[in-house]
Amino acid sequence: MAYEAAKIEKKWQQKWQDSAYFEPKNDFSLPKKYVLSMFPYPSGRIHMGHVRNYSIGDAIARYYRKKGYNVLHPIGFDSFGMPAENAAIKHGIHPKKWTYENIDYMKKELFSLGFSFSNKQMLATSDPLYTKFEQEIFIKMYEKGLIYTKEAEVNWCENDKTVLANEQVEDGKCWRCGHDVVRKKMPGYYIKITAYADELLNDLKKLEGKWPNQVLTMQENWIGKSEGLSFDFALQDERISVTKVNVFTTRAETIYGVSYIALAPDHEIVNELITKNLLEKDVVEKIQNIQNQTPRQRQASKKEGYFLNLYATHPLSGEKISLWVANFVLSDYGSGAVMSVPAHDERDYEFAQEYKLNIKKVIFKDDNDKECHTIKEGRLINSAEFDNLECNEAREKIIAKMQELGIGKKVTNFKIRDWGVSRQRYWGAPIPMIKCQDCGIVAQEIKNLPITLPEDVVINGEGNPLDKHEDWKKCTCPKCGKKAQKESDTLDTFFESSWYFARFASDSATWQEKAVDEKSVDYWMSVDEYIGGIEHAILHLLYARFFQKALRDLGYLKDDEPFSRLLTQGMVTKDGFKMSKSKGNVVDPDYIIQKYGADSARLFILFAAPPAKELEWNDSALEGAFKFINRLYERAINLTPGNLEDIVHSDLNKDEKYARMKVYEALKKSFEVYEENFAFNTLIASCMEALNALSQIQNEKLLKEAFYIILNILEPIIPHVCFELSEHLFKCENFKILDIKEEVFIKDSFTIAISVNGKKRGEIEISSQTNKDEILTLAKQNVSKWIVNKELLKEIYIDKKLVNLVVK
Ligand code: ANZ
Ligand code: ZN
Repeated sequence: MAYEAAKIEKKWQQKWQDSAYFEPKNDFSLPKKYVLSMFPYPSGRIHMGHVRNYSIGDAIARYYRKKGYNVLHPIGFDSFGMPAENAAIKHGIHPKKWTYENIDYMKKELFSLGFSFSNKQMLATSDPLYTKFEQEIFIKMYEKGLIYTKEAEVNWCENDKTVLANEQVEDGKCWRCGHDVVRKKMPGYYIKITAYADELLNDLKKLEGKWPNQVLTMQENWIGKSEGLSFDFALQDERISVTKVNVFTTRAETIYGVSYIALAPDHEIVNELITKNLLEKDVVEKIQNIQNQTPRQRQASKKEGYFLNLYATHPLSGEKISLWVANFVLSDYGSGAVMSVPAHDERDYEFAQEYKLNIKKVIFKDDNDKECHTIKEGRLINSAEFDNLECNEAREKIIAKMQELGIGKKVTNFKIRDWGVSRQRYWGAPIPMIKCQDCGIVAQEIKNLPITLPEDVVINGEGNPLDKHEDWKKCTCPKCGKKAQKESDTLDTFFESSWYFARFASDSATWQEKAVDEKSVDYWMSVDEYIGGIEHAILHLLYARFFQKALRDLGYLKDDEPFSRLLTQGMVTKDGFKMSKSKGNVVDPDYIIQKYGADSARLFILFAAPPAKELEWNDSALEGAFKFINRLYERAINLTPGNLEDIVHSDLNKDEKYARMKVYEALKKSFEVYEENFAFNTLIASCMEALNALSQIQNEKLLKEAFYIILNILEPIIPHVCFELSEHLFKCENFKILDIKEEVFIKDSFTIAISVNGKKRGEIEISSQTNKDEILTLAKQNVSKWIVNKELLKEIYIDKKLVNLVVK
């Protein structure tokens, strides 16, 4: 019988569905595992990155299911977003139709890979039922003060008439139409993620050892907590109304090294100078140019700045300090102004070099510190009464003095910013708010949710179709009952992916009634294994962590963190490049499945590299995976079916013992791989070794045990063929994991090295029954020519390894 992948795979996929094998059980007394791979955007077809992501998650889920755990392994679709709208503009398909057709197609693809996803818990975030509770959460957050409106600067494309995320601005142009992007003040809804900044930072400690260090560091930097000194420089100039410049510094010890003050391009002083026509026309133009750049562009450009013809007074030394506007100063960090110390800060140094500004050294390390602007330790010089103090001590003393004098205070700053969620887009969840002429901004009533999207819209890429839909916008104000207007902005799609894991964890039988079901969420959360791409290291994972905490404080759920463990999978590459449409190096999973079967695709993916590492596509390795499955199949299918029988290990011959040991080595490895390190590649290699060791074995009893174990180990990776073979051999559809038999690892004989006066002179093979005295006698016989006629001073025996004889 030859291995027929297509036939076997279809058969088992149907069987699993019919027996509801993948569905979580409602028995909350069982031990649980919640295994979640990040859900896909329904772009049309699944790609190799998805196959990798889901093969990893599926292997873990299937392992625990087999081990007797109650396993939740859901999937859904992150189905709101721009691509659906772009398809509408390009091909005239309604975003809804486009999205749901893609979902249907991708569901079939996922099904054909044999992934053990729950059907019952499946959802798409564009489903009105999901929107309903998302809007409820929005309103609850709004009422709690966790969401507010403000005017703020955004990236704006005048052609598309929409806000663009920073990632959608390429070289200052709109990623879609190529039109210049401008910075514009716009009203919008903001989520107060900063209210949880401290907790988000502190709780990273709970994730140490469970999340990749790289991700923890990225989150820590993104939150960016800094402690430092905030103080003022006095400014006296009749031409302007501002009388002081506040700065924030983390390096108070460098205060005597200040050479100039650098202001952000939209600092209030700069704005006043511009408004009052106190700057040259070309300087104003250049400043406005900088103002129109995104923060990212500013940081990528060369240091640029202009003298403002103003001076401030140094609070300690009384020196006159010049004021500059500079492109590297962020407007929304600290106070948007920096005391620049070019001697000890790289950026300040570059700027000072460019504009020939004074560089005054105030920290001395040793005579070799030519690269003085990078020094962070040493003793103070040129710093009045603080001379000779160590940096750290000086910083504390200077801060203390500034506080005493009442001209400065210790402050904590965070880099993290509140999250703007308003999008001028059609295909998203409507923000459930209304604008009333009398009452201002009012939340929709919960009983009116969901606020759904109108289907009759014109989508042509010009502005927000919802804003132009006058009928849809009409509503009555819940407060005063007068005519009002619906908010026409929709939510950033990151909003949907920030709580889907809690929705998944709620029994779908409760989905109609509530956002999350406390009882099931209590049991299933947190996610035990979360698997996804490193590209989500910051935003998605941070938003999800914020939501978890906010939902906890709103009484929806209990845990502090959503994902107990995180595995970030590496990229799939081909010919050295990331697989992508634009590179034209995509391998289509459908084609692979048709040619080799899902099991081969899964085996190749998990064998080619450890999950966290990059995976280079390789046709011959795929072929190799296919051949391995064939070998496994041919060997197993030709054994006589029947039950496992006990094996007396000592009755086996040498080759049989060795082969059995290899099988049990693989079994032992399987526990650490599935539960701890996910190094599936090493586990598969172990199984291959075991299969090789079995190749000459004829002992049917042993072979049956060996195949029982190997099929068992490989089932989470290549489930179809393993189920098929175990059904054939053992009439069982569900495996039981066998225990390790330690006797298998006990060796029968050992090789002992014998040395005389520390030099190796011989070796003997002894059986494990031989005692120490016998071993010493055998050893002396073996090296007799080296010890004959000599006085034996000492005999040293190291258990099962070595005999050393000391002679004179
Ligand atoms: C003087 C100084 C001397 C500084 C020195 C650094 C080194 P973190 O650690 O990221 O918080 N800074 C303050 N506000 C800024 C803004 N709006 N835009 C750009 N830079 C700003 O960085 C704090 C340091 O970044 C502050 O300490 C300040 O420069 C600068 F040898 O003050 B420092
Ligand atoms: Zn009203």
